[in-house]
Amino acid sequence: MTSNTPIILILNGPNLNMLGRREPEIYGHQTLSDIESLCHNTAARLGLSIDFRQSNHEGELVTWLQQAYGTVAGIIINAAAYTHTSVAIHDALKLHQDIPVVEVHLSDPKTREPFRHHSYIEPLAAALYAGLGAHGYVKALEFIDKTRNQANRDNLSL
Ligand code: CA2
Repeated sequence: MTSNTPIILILNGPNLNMLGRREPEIYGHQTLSDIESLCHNTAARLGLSIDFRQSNHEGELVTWLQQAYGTVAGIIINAAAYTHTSVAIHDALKLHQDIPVVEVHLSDPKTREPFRHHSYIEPLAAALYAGLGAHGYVKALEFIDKTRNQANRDNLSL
């Protein structure tokens, strides 16, 4: 990796630090640390680097989104329960309209309880991967890579 390797911020919301310990029938057996390793390996294959974080606090997620302004090439976000409640995270994501933002969920919230059907992230996301387990993070990194390559080609042909 060189010092100008594009950084992808991967944010994980509340309770995702408990993955692998409960409800494996919904979220799978992998821990968040397993998912981080999977993301590292995928990013290395694509020539990207990742900044992988988890917080149980809405304000901390908002602060991290603010701090990432102008410094990252893409954002992958599994805001967990804040997906369905957080106008603050929606507003912070608006800072990043010039880079690809991808929403990821391990399960498919739209097939679960009605309170999980609405997402405050979705209107700002260029892509959404849900119900694919940890593989959704791989798809999200591949989507960002494809989008960046396409943008580079478009710039070259101008
Ligand atoms: O499917 C997803 O990735 C979710 O974002 C997970 C959230 C849920 O609120 C969203 O509706 C969908 C919940 C994450 C909680 O994960 C736990 C895992 C094991 C034990 C306890 C919680």
